[in-house]
Amino acid sequence: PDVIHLEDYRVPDFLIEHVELHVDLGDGGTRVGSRLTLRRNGEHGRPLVLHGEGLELLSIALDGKSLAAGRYRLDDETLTVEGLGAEAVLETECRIDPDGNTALEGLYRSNGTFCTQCEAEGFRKITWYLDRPDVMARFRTTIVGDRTTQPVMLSNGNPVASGTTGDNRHWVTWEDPFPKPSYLFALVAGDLAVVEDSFTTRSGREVALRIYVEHGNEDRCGHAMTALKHAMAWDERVYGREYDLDIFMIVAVSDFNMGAMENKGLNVFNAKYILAKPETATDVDFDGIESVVAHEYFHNWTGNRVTCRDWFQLTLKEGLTVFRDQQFSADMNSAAVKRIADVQRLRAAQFPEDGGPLAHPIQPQSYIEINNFYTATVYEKGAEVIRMIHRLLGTDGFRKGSDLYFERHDGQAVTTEDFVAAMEDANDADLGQFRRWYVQAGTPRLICSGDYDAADGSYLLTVRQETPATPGQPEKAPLHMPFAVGLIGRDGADLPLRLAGENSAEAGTRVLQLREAESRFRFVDIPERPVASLLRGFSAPVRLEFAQPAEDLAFRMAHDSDDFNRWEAAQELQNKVLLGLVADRRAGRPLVLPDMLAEALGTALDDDGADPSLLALMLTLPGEVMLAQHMEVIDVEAIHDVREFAVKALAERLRDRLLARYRACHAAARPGFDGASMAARHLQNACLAYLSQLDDIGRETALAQYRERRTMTETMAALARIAASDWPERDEALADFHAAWRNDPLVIDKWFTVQATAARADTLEHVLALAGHEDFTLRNPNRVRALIGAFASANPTAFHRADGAGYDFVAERILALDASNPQVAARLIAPFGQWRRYDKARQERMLNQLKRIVSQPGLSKDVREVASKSLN
Ligand code: BAL
Ligand code: ZN
Repeated sequence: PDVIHLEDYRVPDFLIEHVELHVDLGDGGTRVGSRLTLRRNGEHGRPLVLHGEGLELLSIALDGKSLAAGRYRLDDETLTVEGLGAEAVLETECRIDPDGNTALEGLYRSNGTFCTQCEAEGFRKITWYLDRPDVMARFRTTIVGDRTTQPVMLSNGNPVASGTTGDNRHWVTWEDPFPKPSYLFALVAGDLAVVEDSFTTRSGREVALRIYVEHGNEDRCGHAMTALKHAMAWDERVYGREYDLDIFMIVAVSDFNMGAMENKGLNVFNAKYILAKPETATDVDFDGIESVVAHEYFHNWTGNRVTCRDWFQLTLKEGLTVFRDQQFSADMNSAAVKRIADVQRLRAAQFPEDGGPLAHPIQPQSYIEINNFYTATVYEKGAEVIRMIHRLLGTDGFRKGSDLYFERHDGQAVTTEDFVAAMEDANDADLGQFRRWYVQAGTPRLICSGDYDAADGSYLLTVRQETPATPGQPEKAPLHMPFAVGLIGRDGADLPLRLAGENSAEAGTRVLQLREAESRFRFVDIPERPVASLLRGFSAPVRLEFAQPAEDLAFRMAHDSDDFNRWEAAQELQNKVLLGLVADRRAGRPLVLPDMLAEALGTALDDDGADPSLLALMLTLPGEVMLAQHMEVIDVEAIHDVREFAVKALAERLRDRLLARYRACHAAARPGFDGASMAARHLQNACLAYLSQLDDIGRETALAQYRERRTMTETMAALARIAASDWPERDEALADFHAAWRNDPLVIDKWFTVQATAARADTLEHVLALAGHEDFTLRNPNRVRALIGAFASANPTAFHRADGAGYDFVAERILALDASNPQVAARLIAPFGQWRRYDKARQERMLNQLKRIVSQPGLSKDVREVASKSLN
């Protein structure tokens, strides 16, 4: 296969100044006319080579003259034209088949609506083009469609002309004044409803805001619209970035490979990240909408105005934009709760990736299929790297750096190096060693120890860093990172911190800088043995190894001034206890829940002053997938049994307090997206997860919450308990839920997921039946993720069933899906890539499935790349 290397980057041979597109939509195929105004880039005699895939050529002309067959060459991926002058105009016309486009890249139809997805390389499926991000052109797009079925026809920029052509057809021309790469092109046409609002920028310009949805969904756009306006105001306030067109449009479609897409002025969204009302969407959905709407909006500056030179720079826009959306959501809601959610996501998805056969730096050095590099590493670890720059430079320094970055590079396609250089130059800082984060893969381990010397009142903190080898990178160099620490005194307050040699002490969190393989910090004037709180706020994307006694962890759960670390202390204590129980179970010892865990969680439950959402997170034991990360060889059954045991034992021990909190939260929560109600629901549902395990009141509590049908957040939490149970009401509740929501695809996705993730011995049988259900289809990515994705990634006992039937089911679906949608199929392979972490029998079964996938004839590059790399 063709491997593309960063080191082979060359500037384009030609530039495109202007593009005129004429897209004639039809039921029997769509005709795309293109007129490219080209300029040779530099002195050379090389031919023009345009990208194009799956296009049927109808006509071609150079500088106004039709080209004879010998004057150009066409193959499956390119169109080559020789003999261009320094400037040239190339006109082509082709036919494409949006209805047959199941890969959902390029132009396709979703539920009757024509829409596009061009990132990364979809534009070449629409017309021949220099489909690479460093070719930025002005686009003028005319769309012709049917007045009845396509009354709405949209593209980037502003509408500049329109008219009708008889036989019930009409046309509209859009012009985008900003030069852009082809990956930001968008076109939408269909019979859509619109919800309108407006935003006045700080310079006083009025921007029309429009959200287009399928008819009947108009009442589900309010939250997305509010999020958009908040994001626009936030970007002005925090980054000084104003919106630059007169219209900002969002279109929600049902079939979409990703979450959403930041096309200039015309974002196309997976409906999941737009449509919501409390009856149909959970609080997690509401949060997701707020952050994805903001993310795509923020791309207007970090991605669109300043874009990527090539796809190796993907984290330039994605890491930065994820960081920006994380900051935004932290400002809109609870910052600590947001930080915890972000770190949970990093640990769940990125850490395994970074420790497995697909490990790659945030700036990969090579790829076969770029779609495979829209990864947790490029996005989430990329955001952590930006966050570390923010920590190292401070809020003001970071803003100076981003101002300089925009000033220098507006309108350009640049590299991560340009970003780091702007940060350095604006702050007179040295990020030389820091740059290693861009090219070195693997999750560093920080091995810490603390020694208190009572005689001289000092505390010596020693930190060793080690990054494990990853494929192709056997040796790792030490990284530069911020390491935020606090020392807590016996009264629970942070001690003032002064390092030996310094003149004054500061209270609270201290941000140390690590650069060496081993660093030592001696804090002086420490009057008593402190409790160390390390890596506060998760100041670097590392695995912290610090053997802290259980009493200290419980103490930090109650007193740490850093809310993230309060939660982290709870996680560490729970990990310690649960992994101890796993060892007991394996050794055949009886399981006994240590009192101290129940006491520490009981204390948390009684904390009326804390954010209920934080308490919900502290109360929730690490999931099976997270616990597994701490085992040398993952024992799927032991982890599951032990966690179930602990939940039940805790429920019995804390019964009255859980019930009291449950009732108080239930009374406090109002339907709707206010922070207090969401936090109350969060804690209510965390309590329910325990209470539902109780033999006497568990069933009635869960059923009552389900039957009340107050909000989808409460309904789904209850249904999850019911779906995992053996209660006689189980089947009836699932049938009832389906009947109530059968016409609402986003809710039916939840119905599939709740069954796919149920911890039951017969889940695979249910999932097999669901794969044959009339509502199941491989054609809708959300549905695929809801059933197969959820099963493979969030139901370890079922997926890793000892007989291998879970593996067989998923591999078979990957192969079936590859024929229609390779991009989504490739994403389902990740769990197989973790095979090394399991026992020999499972390893062999997982490897056999990977081999089966790789040996399938006609496999896509997407699936072939991920599956074959996963074998290593
Ligand atoms: N650029 C692809 C979708 C996103 O990250 O916003
Ligand atoms: Zn993005």
